[in-house]
Amino acid sequence: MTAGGRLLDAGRTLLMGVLNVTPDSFSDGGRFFDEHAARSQAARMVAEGAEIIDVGGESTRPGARPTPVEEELRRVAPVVEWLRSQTPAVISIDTRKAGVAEECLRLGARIVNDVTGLEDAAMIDVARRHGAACIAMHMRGTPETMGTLAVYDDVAGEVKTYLAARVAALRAAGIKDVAIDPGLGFAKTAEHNFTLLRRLPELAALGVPVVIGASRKRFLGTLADMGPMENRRDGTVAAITAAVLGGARIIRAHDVAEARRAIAVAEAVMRA
Ligand code: HH2
Repeated sequence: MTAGGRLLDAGRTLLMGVLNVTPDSFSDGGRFFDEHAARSQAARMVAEGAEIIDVGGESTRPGARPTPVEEELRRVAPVVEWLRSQTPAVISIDTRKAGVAEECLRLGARIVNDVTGLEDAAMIDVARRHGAACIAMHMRGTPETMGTLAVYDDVAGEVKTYLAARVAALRAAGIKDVAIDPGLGFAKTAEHNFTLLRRLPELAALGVPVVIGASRKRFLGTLADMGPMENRRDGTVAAITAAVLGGARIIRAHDVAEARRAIAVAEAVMRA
């Protein structure tokens, strides 16, 4: 899946399956908290076409409290080890903690997905020492505080400026394989999320692969009776299609089979 040795820049759209090993994630908390349930969900996502599995042991839903490092590692480490030994998936670790990233990279993860944009110097150092690919996401504040920070003059412009600066900082630190993510739902109103999707080509113009995680998010629930979680699958598929047409190159999704079909349609439109 590499182009010039890069995991995140494959020259086509990559599908990243979400594996939340948490008791409290916003859409699937508790479902894959048990190690066996996590394994079977991971195996299913790989069978359905996920090339990357993004393992997370801490919910970042609005209002979520931080999880201690030891507890986060207790959740994710066995799953990372299992994925490494039993599947061909590229493993991404979704964490804001350098200690969690370090142990998971040691166990075989190859991507650090940090919702805090790898602003922590210790996180950058861990990623660099392990030669990890990095996904830098935009957010403001913390999951606990971000709900009050969704105020922008020009959300797309401000997110782009921030992410361009993160790319420059990561490259200067010696990290070559970098992707960026506008962080839908993180200190953003529904309107901000739709604006970011519409103006995605501006972000893609930075020339760095763009990750989009719209899957099951609350902003989709503001439209057409999609409020309850079980009604958001179709909306997720539509958002994924819009994202790929807008230039996203990595799609982060819970429902992998549906996401794969949406990507196939969007890519066929772009090729035609
Ligand atoms: N969204 C979530 C978590 N991590 N990482 C990136 N790069 N982009 C995203 O949009 C993103 C992310 C939130 O979704 P989920 O992991 O399903 O929920 P929770 O944080 O409650 O576990």
